[in-house]
Amino acid sequence: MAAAAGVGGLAAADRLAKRFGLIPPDGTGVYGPGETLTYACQRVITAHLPVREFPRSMISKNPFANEIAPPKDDFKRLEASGFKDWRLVVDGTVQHPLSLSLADLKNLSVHSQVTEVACEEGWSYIAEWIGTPLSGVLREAGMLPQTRYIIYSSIEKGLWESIDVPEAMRPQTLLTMGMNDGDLPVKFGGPLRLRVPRQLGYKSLKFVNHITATDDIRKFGSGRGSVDPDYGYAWYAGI
Ligand SMILES: Nc1nc2c(c(=O)[nH]1)N[C@H]1C(S)=C(S)[C@@H](COP(=O)(O)O)O[C@H]1N2
Ligand SMILES: [Mo]
Repeated sequence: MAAAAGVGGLAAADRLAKRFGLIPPDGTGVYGPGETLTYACQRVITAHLPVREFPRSMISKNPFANEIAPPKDDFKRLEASGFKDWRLVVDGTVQHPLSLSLADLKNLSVHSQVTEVACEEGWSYIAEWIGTPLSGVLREAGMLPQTRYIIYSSIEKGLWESIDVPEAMRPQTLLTMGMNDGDLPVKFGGPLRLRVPRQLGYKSLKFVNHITATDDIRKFGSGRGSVDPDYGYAWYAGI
């Protein structure tokens, strides 16, 4: 892509990116060419690479929770009953929409990984994350072949994110319910957080209760893949 940009200008790169589906949802506007170049390069060059995993001895002693007020009344009620009424809804371009309890999720295959959370503000920590790959849940729902993006939203009103299907299907993209040998604490996003370890912290949304598969990302919000681009952050936050 970079070579194409150098030789034939950004227009040529843009044509190539379109042809191979390498345009991110926020690939328009002033920063669009930059976003496209970043996303396309990462997709082409690093698509097959897993993110680094660390030995357990490197788990951070005092992980920093970027504490945000958890959603108020609805959340408190769910928490009081040990989240037994918490449901993860999976819908959109799937054959069988699902509504899964935490117990349902814990019955799926268990994976654990020791990976880093890196915030765009510059700090990071390493933790063990325990959960089940998002890919398994999407397969169970019978994700349809036209699906291009997976949207995930938080119980907090208006907070949502999305990733492309290749990112969603990576084994390291994990629906996490546990952290460092215990249940995932609320301040780290419990009861359920999607860890997307190949991207910056803001893609690892806390309190996830809804997943929607779609073939048309433009239909959601301002059409740029999440709320991030509305605030000047890149939709694709690959590390
Ligand atoms: N629901 C929700 N998820 C969120 C956020 C948030 O404000 N609300 N902040 C994000 C940002 S910007 C970062 S860097 C990480 C921080 O994760 P930590 O609290 O585990 O350090 O959570 C992300 N997930
Ligand atoms: Mo962040």
